[in-house]
Amino acid sequence: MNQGIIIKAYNSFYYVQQPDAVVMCTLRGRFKKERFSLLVGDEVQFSLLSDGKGVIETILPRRSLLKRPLVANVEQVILTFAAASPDISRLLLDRFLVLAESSQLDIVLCINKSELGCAKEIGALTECYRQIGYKVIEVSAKTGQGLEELRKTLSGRVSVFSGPSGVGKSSLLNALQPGLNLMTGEVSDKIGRGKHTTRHAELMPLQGGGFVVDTPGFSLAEITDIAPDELRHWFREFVEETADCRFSSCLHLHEPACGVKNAVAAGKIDALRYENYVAICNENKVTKKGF
Ligand SMILES: Nc1nc2c(ncn2[C@@H]2O[C@H](COP(=O)(O)OP(=O)(O)OP(=O)(O)O)[C@@H](O)[C@H]2O)c(=O)[nH]1
Ligand SMILES: [Mg+2]
Ligand SMILES: [Zn+2]
Repeated sequence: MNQGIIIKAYNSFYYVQQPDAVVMCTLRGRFKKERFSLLVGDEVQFSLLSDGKGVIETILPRRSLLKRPLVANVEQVILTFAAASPDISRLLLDRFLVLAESSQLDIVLCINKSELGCAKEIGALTECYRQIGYKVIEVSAKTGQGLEELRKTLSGRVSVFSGPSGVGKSSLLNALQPGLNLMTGEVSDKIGRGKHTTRHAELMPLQGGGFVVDTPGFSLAEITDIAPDELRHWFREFVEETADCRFSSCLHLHEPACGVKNAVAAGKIDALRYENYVAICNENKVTKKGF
């Protein structure tokens, strides 16, 4: 039996990566009856037919499931922003981080268009997020800065590029691996967004091993379904301060004797991060319970 990872699903065919080829597979009938939904990223075993096509016989257990885009077995999210054009909105950055944290994958913060940004501002921002514990890489698809470090980070792993539209996710992938020919800014602006950006995720194999998924910038509306008593876990620097909160149910909003608010006052937690936490809580229309 052959084994491989599904890199693409199209017209009820599943494309399974093999060392030197991609095999077009169909799914055994019994899976269809069970209405099992096979995803890009799933690892499968298949038998080869005489015509070179395959039939998927076994689906191996999933290690992770990313909801946006819907991909199985992703290991890390490369959260991409631009040093300028578009400028970084810290609120948007923290919202994307919450979404990435809630999927419980490794997170790398990637700041593209480094050659455009104000060095001082970007330096302060990267320092802030490094302090929290995030890996931050500064890159430029245009000048090639940082691409080697990014390539190393991607090597041998399944990574998804996410982030707002126009920050250069597709450009970075094209720069990393010439030949991918992903559509970027200028072109997609002309033909109108949504028409040519594929809605279905696809794993693209990297020369150095591993796979990447490009995603179109998407709206963050879905973040609203994260409940506030869950949200507080996704600001990772808050977690160790909660030991000093009087109430274990503390949402760090209006409660007295709050370790997180004390840490903000003492300059231990970045004030803007806390502000954004409160803003996201409010957007989610918090109804404070149990206090
Ligand atoms: N100056 C500069 N421009 C860049 C860089 N990387 C990308 N761009 C430009 O930024 C624009 C957007 O790039 P894309 O790669 O399409 O951005 P994207 O993140 O894939 O956008 P969506 O697919 O809409 O989510 C294009 O005009 C690119 O040429 C960079 O490092 N420096
Ligand atoms: Mg793109
Ligand atoms: Zn608290």
